[in-house]
Amino acid sequence: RTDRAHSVAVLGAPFSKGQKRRGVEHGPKAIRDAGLVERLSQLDYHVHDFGDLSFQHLEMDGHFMHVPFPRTVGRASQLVSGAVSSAVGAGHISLMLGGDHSLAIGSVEGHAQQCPDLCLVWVDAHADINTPLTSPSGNLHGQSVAFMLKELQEKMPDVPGFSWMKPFLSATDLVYIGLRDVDPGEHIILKNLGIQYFSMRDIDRLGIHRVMEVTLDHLLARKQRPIHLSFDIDAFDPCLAPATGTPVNGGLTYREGIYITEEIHNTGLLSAMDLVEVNPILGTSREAVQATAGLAVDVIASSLGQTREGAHMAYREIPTPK
Ligand code: NNH
Ligand code: MN
Ligand code: MN
Ligand code: MN
Repeated sequence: RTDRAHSVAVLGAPFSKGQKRRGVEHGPKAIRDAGLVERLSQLDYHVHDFGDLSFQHLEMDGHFMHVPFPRTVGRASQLVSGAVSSAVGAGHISLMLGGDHSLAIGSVEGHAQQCPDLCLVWVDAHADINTPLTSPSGNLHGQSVAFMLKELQEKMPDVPGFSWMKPFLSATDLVYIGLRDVDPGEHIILKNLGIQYFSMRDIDRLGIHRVMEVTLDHLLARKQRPIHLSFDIDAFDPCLAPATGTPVNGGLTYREGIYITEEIHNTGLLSAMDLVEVNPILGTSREAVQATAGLAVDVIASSLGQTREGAHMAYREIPTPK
């Protein structure tokens, strides 16, 4: 690892209008309360906590087709984009705490302004690649990737609130891990654009070690480039991450999730990360909420270099008896 950023910018994004359930706007507080900043300082990172972004509530924001809050989500994405772009431009690794996954539109876009050759690892039970015309729910958190992809441009209508951006990512620059609830339109898009993905079934067949080998080879073999990790906590099995809006059975184990993030860290190329969809009011108990938020902190710490085999220390730092 050469001289990549050794500071992290924490950006709280208390935003929930990309979906219909209340509570996910309290995600940043829950993750901070679970000890995020303390854990990151243990990893010899300079932590710059920029606090929470303040999102405006737009009064006049009627549906676009069956998509609710398009202008509110578009404006929020624009705000996140600016914040992430500034953080990365200032030399930090950007860490965006959601909030719902529609926030990734702005986060990846802002990262791409600074690093146009970035690649994207999307860890999620869902593909979030619906267009407004394929989406069964209308919710924008299930459509984030569709706004990014150049190849989907002709299938995307002009959604009010999003005229500030244009698609910037190629289908080959993206890999999914953890999929197990993909809508029919999304499946066709994945297949047609030839997007590399690893469903839970693929993880069962190949093992997480091989999945990460192929993922990193697919993204980095031709050239080393910055990685954006967009981590939806619902990628984990609901027994580990119950406090989230759309849990799906049969998710990642703790060890699979941590292995993914260890491998990302070991590339030395992580440049921005999102941790989204922690919803503290959906936990059935205080323990369920704490487990989910604590897991989020573990995933972030592991992405930033916490290892299971112990911290690196120089041998000469071991005390010698007098
Ligand atoms: N695919 C569904 C939709 O478009 C669910 C998306 N929900 C998520 N995505 N939590 O990660 O609405
Ligand atoms: Mn998601
Ligand atoms: Mn999801
Ligand atoms: Mn390290």
